[in-house]
Amino acid sequence: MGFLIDSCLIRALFSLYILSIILASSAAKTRHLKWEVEYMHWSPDGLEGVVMGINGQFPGPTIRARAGDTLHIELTNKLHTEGVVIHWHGIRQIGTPWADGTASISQCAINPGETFVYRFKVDRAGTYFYHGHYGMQRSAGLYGSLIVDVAEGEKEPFHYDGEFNILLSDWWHKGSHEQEVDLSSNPMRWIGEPQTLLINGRGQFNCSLAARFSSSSARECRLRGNEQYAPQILRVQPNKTYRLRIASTTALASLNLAIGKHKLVVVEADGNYLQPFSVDNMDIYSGESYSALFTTDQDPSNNYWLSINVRGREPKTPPGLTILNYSPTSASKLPNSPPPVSPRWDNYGSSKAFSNKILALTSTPKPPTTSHRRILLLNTQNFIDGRTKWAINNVSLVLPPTPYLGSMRFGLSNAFDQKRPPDNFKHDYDVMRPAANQNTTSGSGVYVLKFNTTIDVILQNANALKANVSEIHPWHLHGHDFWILGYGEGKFTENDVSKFNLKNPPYRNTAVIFPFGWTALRFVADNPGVWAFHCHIEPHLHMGMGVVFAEGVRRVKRIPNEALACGLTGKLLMNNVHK
Ligand SMILES: [Cu+2]
Repeated sequence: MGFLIDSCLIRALFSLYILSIILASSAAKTRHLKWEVEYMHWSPDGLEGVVMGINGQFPGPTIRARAGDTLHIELTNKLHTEGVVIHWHGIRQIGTPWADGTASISQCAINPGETFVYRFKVDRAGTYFYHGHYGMQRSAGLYGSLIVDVAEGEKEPFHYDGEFNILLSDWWHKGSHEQEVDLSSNPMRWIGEPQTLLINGRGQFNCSLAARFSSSSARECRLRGNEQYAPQILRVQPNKTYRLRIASTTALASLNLAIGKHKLVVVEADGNYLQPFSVDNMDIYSGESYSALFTTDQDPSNNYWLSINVRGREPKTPPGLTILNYSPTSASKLPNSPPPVSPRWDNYGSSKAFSNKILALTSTPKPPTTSHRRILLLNTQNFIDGRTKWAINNVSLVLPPTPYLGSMRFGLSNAFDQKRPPDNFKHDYDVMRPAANQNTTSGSGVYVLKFNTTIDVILQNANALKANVSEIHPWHLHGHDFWILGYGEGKFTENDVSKFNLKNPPYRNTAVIFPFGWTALRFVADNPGVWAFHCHIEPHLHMGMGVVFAEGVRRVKRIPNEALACGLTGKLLMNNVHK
C-alpha cells in the first residue's frame, strides 16, 4: 500500500514538474522588432542638429523583455552612405557571438539599404542598453535602453512601487564625422567637453531650468513641455519607493547623479544584484548601468531636482537636470533650493569610496580562487607618425576589414596580424611619468584564450602624454561578466594578489581604472566567440584603446552569411557559391 501511495505521489510530482517546464517555456516569448536607422533633424538640447535615430525616434525605442525571451530585431540601414551595427551592451550573447553587433569583430557592417537580423536570448534580468559600434556612431546618437524584467513568477530581491528609466549621454554640436576627422588629424584636434548632458536624449543648452539659482548668465527656460529638449518629468506619489534604472552611454563624460534631499539605495549594477548601500550621490561611468531605490519621504508640496554633473575632467558643461514632481504639486513649480552639488570633479577619493562600496549580493556567482593566465594591460597615450593614439602594451588597436569571428572560424590566417599581442609590459616602465619613448605601434593581433580557462586581467593606468595627467578609463568586456577583484594605486605588484576580494567581488561588464592606478579583473573564457575589450570612451576607442579576446572559436556554429559577407570571408562565400 505504502509503495502505491509513494508511486502516485511521485507521478503527481513528476507531472507538476513537467507542467512547470511547459509553463516556463511558454512564458518565454520571441519578441519581433522592425527597426530602421536613419539620420534625422532633432533638437536634443534646443539647438537643431542631426542625430542617428531609429524608427523616427531619438533615443531609439526602449526594448522591454523578460528574462528567457528571445529578441528578433530586423535592422534596416536607411543611412545612405555608411554601414551600421548595433551592440547589445551587457547581453552576453551565449551561443550567438555573431549577434554582438561589433563591426570588424563579430560581423560585417550592414550596408546601406540592407537588413540584418539580430536574434539572441536575453537570459538575465537587469538594466541594459544598446548602441552603435561602428566608427563613432554612438556619438551620433545611436543608442537606446534595453530593460529585462525577471521571468514570470520570479521576484526581485527588493521591493518597489514604481520605476523610472533614465539613459544618460553627452552631446556635441559638432557632428560625429567631423569629430572623427579631428581626432585622426595630425596634430590631433581634441573634441573638447560636451556642450550638453542629456537625460533620455533631452538637455538644455540655450537656457537653464535652474537659472534662478545660478550665477551664470543662462536665461531661464520657458518650456511648454512638448519640445524635444524639454525634460522628462519624473512624477511620483508621496511615501512610495521607486526604482531608478540608470545607464550611461556617454561618449566621454564620467557622471555623478543626485536627487535633491533624497537618498539613493544602490541595488543593481550591470545586470547583477548588489548588497544594497545608501548614498547621497553616485558615480556612473560610460558603459555602466545601475538600479537605485529612493523613497518619496520629503515634503510633497515641493518638487526636487535630479541632476547629473561631470566627474574626472574639469567641467565646462552645465549639469543635466530634470524634476522629481510630487503629486499633487504642479510639475511647473520649480524646486525651492538649488540643484544638489556633486563632489568636486577631481575628488577621486569620493569616486574610489563609491566604487569600493559596490559588493555582490550573496546569490551572485563566485570567482574561481585561482587563475590560469594573467594578462597585464598597460594603458598609455602615444604618437604614431605624429598622430595621437592610445595604446595597450604598446599596441594601438586597428580593426581589420574582415571581422575576426569569421576569419578565425574559417582559419583565414591573412585576415589580421598573426603576432599575438604581449601579456605584459616592460617591468621598469614608470607609470607615474610620461613615456620616455612616446612613439608606439599599431596592430590587429588577438589574445587567444584557452577555452574554459580563468583569466586575470590587470588594467594598469599610467601617465598620459602630458606630465601629471592620467585619465579615468571605463573598460567594457563583451560576451562576459568579470569579477572586479580590487583597485590599487600606482603600479601593480605581486603583493597585491593577496588583497584580492574573492569573497563578494562585484560581477560586472564595465570597470573603471582610476588615474595612476590599477584594477584587477577575473573572468572565465567560456563563451565561444571573439570579444572586444575596450575603453568605453568613444574617442579613446577610436584612437586605438582596446584589445580583442578570442576563445573556443572552433565551437561556434551557424554564423549567418550576412555577418560574413565582406572582406576575405565575403570572398570565401562567393567562391563556395561558384564551385
Ligand atoms: Cu579611455
